[in-house]
Amino acid sequence: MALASDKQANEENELLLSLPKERGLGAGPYLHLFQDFWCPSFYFPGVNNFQKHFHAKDSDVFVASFPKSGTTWLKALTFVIVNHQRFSSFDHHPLLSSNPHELVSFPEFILSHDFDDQILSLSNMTEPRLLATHLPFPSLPKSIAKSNCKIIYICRNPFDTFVSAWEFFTKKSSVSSHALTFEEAFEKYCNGIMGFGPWWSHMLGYWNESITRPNKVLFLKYEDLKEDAVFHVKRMVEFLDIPITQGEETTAVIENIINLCRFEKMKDLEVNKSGEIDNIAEKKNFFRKGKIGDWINYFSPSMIEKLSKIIEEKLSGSGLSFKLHS
Ligand code: PAP
Repeated sequence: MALASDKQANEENELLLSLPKERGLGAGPYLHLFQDFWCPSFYFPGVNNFQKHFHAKDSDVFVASFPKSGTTWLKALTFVIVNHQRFSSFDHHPLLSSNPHELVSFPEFILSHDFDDQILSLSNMTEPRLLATHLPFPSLPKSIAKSNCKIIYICRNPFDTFVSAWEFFTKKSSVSSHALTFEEAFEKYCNGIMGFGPWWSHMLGYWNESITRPNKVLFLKYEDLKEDAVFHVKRMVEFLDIPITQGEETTAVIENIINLCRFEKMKDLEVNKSGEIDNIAEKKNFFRKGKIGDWINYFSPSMIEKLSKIIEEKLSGSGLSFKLHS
């Protein structure tokens, strides 16, 4: 087994060395152009193991996102919904004592280390398994597309996503390409170079899939969730087909779920104020401002013009558009 994994590690290293690489916002020193997306060095072994060894089950639920689009929030909401039978008391809910990233793992991350243990713990997870991914749709393990498992995708307007990523990835040098200035990181982002990017192909991959297979992919936007959480959380519940009422009004239960996952509430929890997630990011950095439109405090007029044009160009004809202000 050790020899086989040494061989695989060598092959991965050789492959990594052969790929185009760039600095950009993402975990690890470089981003590598792999299968048409910019894979952070940090995730490369895990992405390979995920693609090669993960077997989806029909009951699996995936939370998918481009980084900094609302992953933490969606993990929390989905965790509460999926586990509603197991944890029906919101006064003693696991979300009050664990960060959403501790409750919902990214296989592409955990499979990058302790492979044998992690693949075993994934296959032994209680069903339905709730997992998350930042991988673009075409790079997901084939069994995810083929099985009846469900995917809830969240995206966010590209202006706020960039600012959120900038603030996050430049906070801790071990996860960032700290050598970049704001302007340099922005140029890269405009060229699609950020971990798991280009952001436009990431969004469009899931968007198109949600149109052709609406029972497979539910497509959400951060801004919509902020504006009318009840409506969109109801959509999530219906999509997952999970009974969440036990004699109570559906809307009342949904309001309680939303309240438990509210930005201010989560940011204020002791568990989210200190400590790190897997040694790469401080928990508190997952809860910064949680607003729509903070980008206005960062962008110059020429940057606004440039990114607006790119959004127009890349998304035109797709039917996908964003709200930029609250
Ligand atoms: P990830 O992809 O690395 O997990 P992700 O959770 O997608 O990160 O992005 C973090 C953003 O979501 C932060 O946005 P900001 O930088 O503009 O503030 C964070 O504040 C926001 N966020 C985290 N939790 C919530 C929540 N419960 N409600 C709304 N926004 C949230």
